[in-house]
Amino acid sequence: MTNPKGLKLVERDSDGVDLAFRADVLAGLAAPQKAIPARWFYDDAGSTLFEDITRLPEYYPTRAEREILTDRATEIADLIGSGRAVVEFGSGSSVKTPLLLRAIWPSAYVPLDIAGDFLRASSAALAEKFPGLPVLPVEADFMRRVELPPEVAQLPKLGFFPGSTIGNMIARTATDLLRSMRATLGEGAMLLIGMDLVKDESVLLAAYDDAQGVTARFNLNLLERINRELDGDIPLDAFAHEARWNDPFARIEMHLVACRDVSFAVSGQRFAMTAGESIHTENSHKFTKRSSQLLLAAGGWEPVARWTDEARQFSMVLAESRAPRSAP
Ligand code: AVI
Repeated sequence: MTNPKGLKLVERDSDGVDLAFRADVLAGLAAPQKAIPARWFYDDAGSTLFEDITRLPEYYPTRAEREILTDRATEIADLIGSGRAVVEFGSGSSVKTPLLLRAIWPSAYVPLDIAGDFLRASSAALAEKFPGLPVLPVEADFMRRVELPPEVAQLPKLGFFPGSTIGNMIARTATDLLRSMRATLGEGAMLLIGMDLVKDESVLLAAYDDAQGVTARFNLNLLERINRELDGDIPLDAFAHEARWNDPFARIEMHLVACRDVSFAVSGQRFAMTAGESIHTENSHKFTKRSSQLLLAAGGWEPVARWTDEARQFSMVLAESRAPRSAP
């Protein structure tokens, strides 16, 4: 396990409280539109619930992306070529990464993740599945430029960012990330990225508000986490999960809506909400061919190929790092 800069990735106070979590929650609850960044969903319970979401009948993205990686493996491999090091932004899920690695047989695999324990476990499992493939995990915050292991310094890179996680970022953050990826991957890099597509609103709403209530539990788990880790007393029964389609921004939003007037404390600070007021917990942007191209271009990437699943619900884009050009 490398942490090249010796960074302390999670800073805690003497009681073990994650300081960044506390700062985000307190600032977010004090804002006029209450909002908490979606990255705080993923404690152990949240990560397990997300895995459950990926298997729901209504949640098409995981299946659609897997279909693309399976059915288009040869085309994808031909365009990527051989000998690259695959750098995955976020630890590989048990299913998608092997599909890519089997298709292109890279020279090395470098998973990047901020969650060290998860990274170690998933890297070990992958190394067992691919004997002979150098697996070189790096514990790092990939939102910034990451120093890659020296073993891959001379190899051309393929960045892999599946799942449409890019859609969970507003345009400005997504652009910053795409630029950092270019800096991390270097000259001649390619990027294979999953981008979910705009589609019928009813399909989208069902995917984010499923009949079994798993997504609702995933959303409400954030309040449980706040109560547990930040000494909160938020009454969970005062909140309901809601998925909304925001058309101007082409995104699904998840909110926790107060069903009645409610007040509560978190880390010693008091907050009050009136019935109908919400805490905004996630954005999940959906793309068209044009909007995906525009976002990638803003981040310095030029699409070279694009695939969708048979039902045209989800896309994967292969892009090349583009040297900055002067306008026009
Ligand atoms: C991780 N991310 C791409 C998921 C999405 O679809 O935006 C998170 C998610 N939230 C609710 N369901 C799934």
